[in-house]
Amino acid sequence: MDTAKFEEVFEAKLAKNDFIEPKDWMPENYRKHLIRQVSQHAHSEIVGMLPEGNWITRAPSLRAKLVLLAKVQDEGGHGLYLYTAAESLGISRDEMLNALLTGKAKYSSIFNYPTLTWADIGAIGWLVDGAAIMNQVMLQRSSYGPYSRAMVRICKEESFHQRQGYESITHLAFGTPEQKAMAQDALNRWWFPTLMMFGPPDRESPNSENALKWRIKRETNDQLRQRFVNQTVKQVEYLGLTVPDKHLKWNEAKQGYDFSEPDWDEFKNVIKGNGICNKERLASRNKAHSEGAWVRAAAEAYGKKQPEKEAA
Ligand code: BYC
Repeated sequence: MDTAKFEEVFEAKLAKNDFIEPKDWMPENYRKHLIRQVSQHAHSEIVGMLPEGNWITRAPSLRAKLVLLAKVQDEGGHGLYLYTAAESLGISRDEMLNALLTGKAKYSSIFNYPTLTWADIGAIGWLVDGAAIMNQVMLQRSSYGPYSRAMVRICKEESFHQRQGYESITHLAFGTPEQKAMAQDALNRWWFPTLMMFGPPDRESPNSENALKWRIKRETNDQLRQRFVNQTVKQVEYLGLTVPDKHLKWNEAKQGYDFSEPDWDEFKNVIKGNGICNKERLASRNKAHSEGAWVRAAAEAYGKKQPEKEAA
């Protein structure tokens, strides 16, 4: 078949909502777009383990410690599914990790903010995982089969993460005045960075057009951000807390809230590598990677021995 015919088959699959699978023909730009998004997503999962992992030893009860430990392990698993999905597009894990460790690759801006108190761990589960689910539910129906299937499992686990965060923040919000103040302080610091997770406004999102055309994304950054605000404001009200946005107002006509935009200059600065924690996060990842070298070497040596064992 010539390229035009391959393109026709590809377009027909998209039109029928069929998945594109690793061995199918796909336009080179589609492949590159997915490698970019899926690898960034994988990096976000494993960098996301750092701010939370930092609190495992300081969790206020054995139960809280167990739950947080399980959540952080899940994030490592999400990274694994996503790196594997990206590998099926023809990039090696070494290339992806090298891009992360040298600072060439992006990962979610949210993980460049510090976790100052235990309430921040509740806020991450509640807001950050809540925003992640809002985005990832649509990615379960992404056109690339391995990405879509990875997202189905990830979403199930993210729902548990969101519940653990909401439970933790509820405990604080209905606790002593000092605990409630901690919950409010965490909300104040995480609200706008969470809104940035959905990406730049549609008017400044260069990748959205292709992502929508190829059904990699099904909704735009602004649509998802709006839905997140609509859903979360009700939770904030239930908790007796206040959204740190004096322009937040219900808009009857659009059946949604009007709200202030995040500071997009701050966002650009963070994704350029100049956020509060960018350097610390990369240093931690590099340290973990070099300290894990012996594990990779052992696994590789074991893998090489397998054929001999089978022959014997
Ligand atoms: N942070 O054209 P746009 C988690 C970049 S992990 C950093 O709108 P797109 C969790 C963007 O990459 C959640 N960079 O892009 C883990 C692009 O730059 P390049 C992570 C961002 O791809 C552990 C440029 O800005 N979720 O939940 O159409 C513990 C222009 O943007 C960000 C995912 O990764 C950002 N926030 O839309 C707890 C979901 N936003 O690549 C929780 C999968 C934008 O052209 N990814 N940029 O150099 C996506 O859905 C999309 O990639 C995005 C951006 C919505 C993030």
